[in-house]
Amino acid sequence: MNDAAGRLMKAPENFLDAAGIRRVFAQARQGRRDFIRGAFAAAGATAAAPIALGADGDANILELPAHSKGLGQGVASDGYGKPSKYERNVQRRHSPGLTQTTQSSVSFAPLQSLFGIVTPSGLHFERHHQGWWDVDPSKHRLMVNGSDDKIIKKAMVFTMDELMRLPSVSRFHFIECGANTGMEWGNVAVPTCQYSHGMISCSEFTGVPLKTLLDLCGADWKRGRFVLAEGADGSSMTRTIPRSLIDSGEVIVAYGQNGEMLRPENGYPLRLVVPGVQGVSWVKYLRRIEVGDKPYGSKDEVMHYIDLMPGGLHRQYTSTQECKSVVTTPSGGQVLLDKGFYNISGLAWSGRGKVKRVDVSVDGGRNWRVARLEGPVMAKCLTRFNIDWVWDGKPALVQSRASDDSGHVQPSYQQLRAVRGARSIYHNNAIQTWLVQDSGEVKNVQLS
Ligand SMILES: Nc1nc2c(c(=O)[nH]1)N[C@H]1C(S)=C(S)[C@@H](COP(=O)(O)O)O[C@H]1N2
Ligand SMILES: [Mo]
Repeated sequence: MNDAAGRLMKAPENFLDAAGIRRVFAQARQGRRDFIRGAFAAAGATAAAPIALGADGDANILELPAHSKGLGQGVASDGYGKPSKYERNVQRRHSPGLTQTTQSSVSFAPLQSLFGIVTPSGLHFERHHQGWWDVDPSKHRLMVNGSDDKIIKKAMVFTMDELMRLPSVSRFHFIECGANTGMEWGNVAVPTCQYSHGMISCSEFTGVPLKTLLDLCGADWKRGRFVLAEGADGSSMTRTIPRSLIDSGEVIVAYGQNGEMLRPENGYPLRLVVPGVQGVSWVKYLRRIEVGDKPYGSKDEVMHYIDLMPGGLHRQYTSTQECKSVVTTPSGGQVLLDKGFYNISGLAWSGRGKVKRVDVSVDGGRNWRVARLEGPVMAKCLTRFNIDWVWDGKPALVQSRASDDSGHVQPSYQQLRAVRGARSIYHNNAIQTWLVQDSGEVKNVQLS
């Protein structure tokens, strides 16, 4: 709760214990029980009533189904497991009409259906500028060269086999397209969190630190302050990466994603992982690294991925994904079936480090409670938060506000627009609001 000055106060009602949860459920079910009791009385059932009531009279628990009596299926024959057929609705989705062709489009991850922090590889969002390829790893090469003969000692060309013999690291990081939530700058534009926030995913990535490769080639650390990364697809994706990011060993030349090789859509067999930085710098189908002494000013950094500011100026090279969060349940398009107990759940992240705290409001930001962060909380990685909520059946405005360990706090739309205007595309990290209507239907809204 906030005190009058808006400071957070200790909220003892923050967590319900088991008894509290039972009490809330019992209250919510009371109406249904009364109905069932009435039905049994009408049927003249007396002795059986207490047992049937204990199970709510549910045939699904009272009768043995076929799968409890018969023989199940043999071991999988197709060798690679798939989700249950009952989960068919959990899919990444694109937005027809958003771009002219599917090759230069986006498919959004179904955040509302995911648990924890890892995005299953088959549901990882996709963003292609010129279509994806299934590149033959035996023919794929990575070249490391310098912008002149002196800036590195020895240009090298690596095969995949050679790269995979080098010392590797595995790390959990999120990747977020700079344009995530970009359609919402001026007004509400999309119905669900899949479309408003689904250009983010989180995986365990495995590969070789880029620093290791640059050291192998004898890069001149004094002059070579920038690196150009280039992809092997038709979009000629090229981005400048400052050496300051590479020095820490964070930037990885990755081949692994969630325990297996990268998926073709995500850059198989090799992509750059640039933790905390917008997705466009995570060059897929990585084929070349050039060490240089100044930023490259490539088309993907001077024409695209610039931030239009109020007054007509624009910002360039704003690549850090700032502190942000979103409630994924309840979220737009979902329906709460009854009042009573709910677990509000969501995701928080920051390109600057670790999520330190997430506050949740159910009254449009008047009062805030501190959510539970699920561990481990890792730097430049998604963090799952949860908080108890008892919905009283009245309209509610559900919000989350993240802060990170660098001191940044997620802004409201008012605060963000005051600085950035409303005509930008990139780096919208404003607080999201979901309106739970009295019907239980959840809608995307913006508070003015
Ligand atoms: N070679 C190449 N790399 C690329 C792109 C691309 O089209 N081609 N798209 C970039 C953009 S804009 C984003 S947001 C991320 C998306 O990565 P994903 O498709 O694995 O989600 O890849 C980046 N790297
Ligand atoms: Mo992107």
